[in-house]
Amino acid sequence: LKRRCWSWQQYLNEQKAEAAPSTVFTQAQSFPSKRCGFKVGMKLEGIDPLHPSMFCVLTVAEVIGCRLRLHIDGYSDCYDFWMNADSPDIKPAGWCKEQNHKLHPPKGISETEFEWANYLQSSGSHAAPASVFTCRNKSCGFQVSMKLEAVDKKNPGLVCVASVADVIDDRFLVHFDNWDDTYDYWCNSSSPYIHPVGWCEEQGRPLMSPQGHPNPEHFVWEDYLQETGSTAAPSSAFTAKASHEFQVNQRLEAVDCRNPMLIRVATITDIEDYKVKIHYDGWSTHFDVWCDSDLSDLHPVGWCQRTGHPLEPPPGSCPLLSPSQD
Ligand code: MLY
Repeated sequence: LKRRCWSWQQYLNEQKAEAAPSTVFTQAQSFPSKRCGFKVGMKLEGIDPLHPSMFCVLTVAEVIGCRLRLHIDGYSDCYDFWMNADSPDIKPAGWCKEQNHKLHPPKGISETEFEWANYLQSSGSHAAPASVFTCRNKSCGFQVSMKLEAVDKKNPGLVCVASVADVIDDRFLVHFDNWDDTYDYWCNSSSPYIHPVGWCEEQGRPLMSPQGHPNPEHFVWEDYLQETGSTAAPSSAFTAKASHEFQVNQRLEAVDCRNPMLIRVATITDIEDYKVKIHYDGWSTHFDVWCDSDLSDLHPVGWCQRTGHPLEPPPGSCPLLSPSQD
């Protein structure tokens, strides 16, 4: 029984194109190791993508394959976001308390007032069981308040004075000194965007001082570390990362960054050491987008089928038929 007239195999043949081999994808991009156990309505804790320093109370609003639409309790649906069910950014109810992390309660409930058991009872809901989360217990050499030099990913030309603001498992939160948390990002020790104290000087590159620094043109690490009573992250904590192995013209499945509910047939059209340019097949190159090669929204060919997610074929190719039309 042929349910769909669009198939990867046929498409790759027609296009004389190759799929990016599954070996070039990171673990987070590859086929998940278990079925998605999350159900609509389950509650959990997780990182607010717009404020990476904040853990919030979340509800599963929609499940497609092994992707979740998460709602931030008490806030408008417009802040809902999509994420893989095995993401390290989500944790079971009670995790923050156990790990001494601040949990931002749903809007309207004060921090001192919020208590999971009461909240679940009064909202008539259930917490997602710990067994549906994918846990990692790796550790890293970075500790809270250590200083480093980091690329501001929103202004990629800038390498700036930064601090480790939080550490969870093998990842840590990079914060730019005296800036708000909207520039923050989570990374691990092999991130190409972080460098030890002194790196800019060694490279002969400008280092952006903390906002409001009294003498921004003459920033001296030694003085700053002393003033702030902090230490530099040891250079041994930085682990170099090999650049990716994607090649131009390889096909893959990519979340549409403008409508993250959708996963599209896509092509790598350009590469840099740690970045790939994604073209959505059949769409104008105007929509092409550069992203980190390890972005968890890039997947090998076959990922959608394997995880039970619809795949958007290139527009103009014959549409998916619903089973009833077979
Ligand atoms: N021109 C921008 C630069 C902001 C840079 C912030 N980084 C260092 C965290 C602005 O002033 O908004």
